[in-house]
Amino acid sequence: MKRGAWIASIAAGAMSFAGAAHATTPLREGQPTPGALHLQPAATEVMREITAFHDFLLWIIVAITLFVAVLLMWVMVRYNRAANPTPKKFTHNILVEVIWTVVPVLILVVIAWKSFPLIYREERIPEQAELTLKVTGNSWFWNFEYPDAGVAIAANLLPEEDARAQDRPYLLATTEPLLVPVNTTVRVLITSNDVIHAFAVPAFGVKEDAIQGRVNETWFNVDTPGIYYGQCSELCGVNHAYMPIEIHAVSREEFDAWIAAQGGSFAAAEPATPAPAPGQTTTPATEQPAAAPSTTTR
Ligand SMILES: [Cu+2]
Repeated sequence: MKRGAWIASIAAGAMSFAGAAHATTPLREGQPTPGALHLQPAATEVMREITAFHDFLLWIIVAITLFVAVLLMWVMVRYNRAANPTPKKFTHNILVEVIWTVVPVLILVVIAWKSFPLIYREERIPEQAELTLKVTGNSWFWNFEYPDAGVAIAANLLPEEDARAQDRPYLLATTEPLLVPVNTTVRVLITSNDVIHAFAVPAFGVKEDAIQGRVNETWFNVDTPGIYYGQCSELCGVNHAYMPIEIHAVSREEFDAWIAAQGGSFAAAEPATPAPAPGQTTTPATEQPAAAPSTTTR
């Protein structure tokens, strides 16, 4: 009775704590929390699928572990020297051997059936990617660049005293948070200036190596506004633990305002491409009518 009440109060406390945490900091979803189990809440469809696949595998792993544990216990109890003093001498059983070959193969086929389409979806950049983000790893900070807007920032670790003062998570917060618009497919190009780093944001389901002299590609489409944290995920040197990634997923308006505040503009880039285009079209257009009448008159 007493213990039941105690467990109930802990459960209620935990639930109210979780509720309070969500109520006060609705945006801070993309970071590890003390004592938490499972994966971080997903902010992209791909991460949702990864989470579902993880849970599916968990059932298979639990079932196999229980099955093997029960088998072992059965053998230990039923066939020990006391319970079974004169063991049988046969060594082969065709039916059992076929089963223990075919069943694991079927399990692997089912896992492949579920995982291969997911791998393809993660790796394949959607055709309708609207934005290109270039990520460059450095020892030990990140460069982020929107080449189409002419915006480039360098994100360093936010010093501990600043993080405490601003109530931001030390070792995850950066001096220059990167903004991305929600519901936008972002193509990410990843490279490195020195050693191998890895760009990883758990809530996006993104983890890609940053390799010097190479450009790796990945993508994400964040559907939930929020602040998402990641870290370099390749042992890259002495300050490996001090190059976090902080991404704010915001509305398109907020994102455009931020781009403008950084001195960049997609509008400038967009007319810049059409601007030569009308120029180009007018030149042939003026030439063509001139040429066309001349050919017709000749
Ligand atoms: Cu690194």
